[in-house]
Amino acid sequence: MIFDVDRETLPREDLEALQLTRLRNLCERVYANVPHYRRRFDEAGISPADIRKLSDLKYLPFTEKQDLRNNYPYGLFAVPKENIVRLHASSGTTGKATVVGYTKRDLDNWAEMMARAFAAAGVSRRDLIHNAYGYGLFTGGLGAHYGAERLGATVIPVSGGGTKRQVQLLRDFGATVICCTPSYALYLHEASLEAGIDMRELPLRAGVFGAEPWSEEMRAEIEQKLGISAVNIYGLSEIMGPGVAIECADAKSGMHIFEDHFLPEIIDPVTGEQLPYGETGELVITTLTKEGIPLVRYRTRDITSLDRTPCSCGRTHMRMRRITGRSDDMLIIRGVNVFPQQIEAIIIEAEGTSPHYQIVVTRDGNLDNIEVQIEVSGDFFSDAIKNLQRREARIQKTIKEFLGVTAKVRLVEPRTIQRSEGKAKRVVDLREVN
Ligand code: ADP
Ligand code: K
Ligand code: ZN
Repeated sequence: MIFDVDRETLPREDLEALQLTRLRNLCERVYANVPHYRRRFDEAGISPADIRKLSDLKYLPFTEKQDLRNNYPYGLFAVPKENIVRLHASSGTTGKATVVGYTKRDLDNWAEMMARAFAAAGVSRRDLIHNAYGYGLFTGGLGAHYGAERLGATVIPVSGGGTKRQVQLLRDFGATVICCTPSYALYLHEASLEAGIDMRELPLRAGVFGAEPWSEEMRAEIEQKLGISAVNIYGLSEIMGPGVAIECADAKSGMHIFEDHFLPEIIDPVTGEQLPYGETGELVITTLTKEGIPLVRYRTRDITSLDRTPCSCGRTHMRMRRITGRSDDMLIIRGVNVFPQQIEAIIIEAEGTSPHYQIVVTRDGNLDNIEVQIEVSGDFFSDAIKNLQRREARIQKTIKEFLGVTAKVRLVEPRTIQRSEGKAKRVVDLREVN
């Protein structure tokens, strides 16, 4: 089912005309209301009136995550504070997080796009949706929630955690659709086996999975083990949250980007040059309708390619392929974004540790695990074991509190972590994804 047939099947010509009108309006709004953009446009010698065709997009300045951090918390907001009705923030509150604000219309559009996304995944108002994305500052939970309600489905706001109970709820309530990270879906499957429940015998029939990279092999595994149809959903809080793009259940081949609201491009992450459709590079998105925090050419750091070929489902919006990596060092641990620098900041604050550390990421079954190995500083090494253990526990707790991930912290002897002659190798990622 196509939720908004008019918009989702707009002929390319009409879609581009709409995009151009919205792009010009966006440029005027950010130039008039956001000092950061006025400065950037002036530096680039470009004024909103210079944007006459869609291909002029390439003259506009990029926006980077660092720009959001530099303007923390509200510096990039484009409307008076009283028009903002909700805030969300990216995971990670040490250093500077990124904060995003939504007007009433932004929330309305978001619900609309998540409703479109559910419909594309084959979900209808007759479905019961078990929403295991985290509720809170993270955009996943509430984003999916309001989309499900907009569609008219029944939403069960389970949020994350409490896996045993989730399995029981899945059985007792008889949800037909589940949303969560793909790794959590497999974790739920393991837990269900332990509870003597075969998920394939439950009414569950579809899953909407995202927030972290996954592969075709993992899709096959989930579909087989849970007895469902699984689709990929993409989003990021800076641009909106979940529902920026989704696979249609018809083709399951690339995620349609809701192009009437988001203008995508692919660039070479090193030179910043635009690449032709089909080539792999960094995804850049311009928000065409967002009011609270509109972004011009936001560099997502996600590596993918764009596919403009027609899709069997009838939607005209172009598709992005699976994300194959990131052009920065951000780790995604069970859906939560973590930058090594955030862990470093905690280590530096902690007593008795040296700044020599390494983060080891592994995949145990289907779950990501991180271990942070930190060298004890020389004068603390003679400490009693129980003191060391206490220090480990304290750092572990701080990481959980500030970054929202459970990491195993291990203090190691001085001078045991390999020194590097160039850039220190802080992250050892032993997971195999894609
Ligand atoms: P989200 O709620 O989508 O996780 P965040 O802002 O916390 O939002 O994280 C956004 C990042 O998560 C993206 O830039 C991307 O790296 C990753 N991500 C989101 N969805 C997917 C997906 N379907 N496949 C791969 N990575 C994804
Ligand atoms: K994420
Ligand atoms: Zn399609």
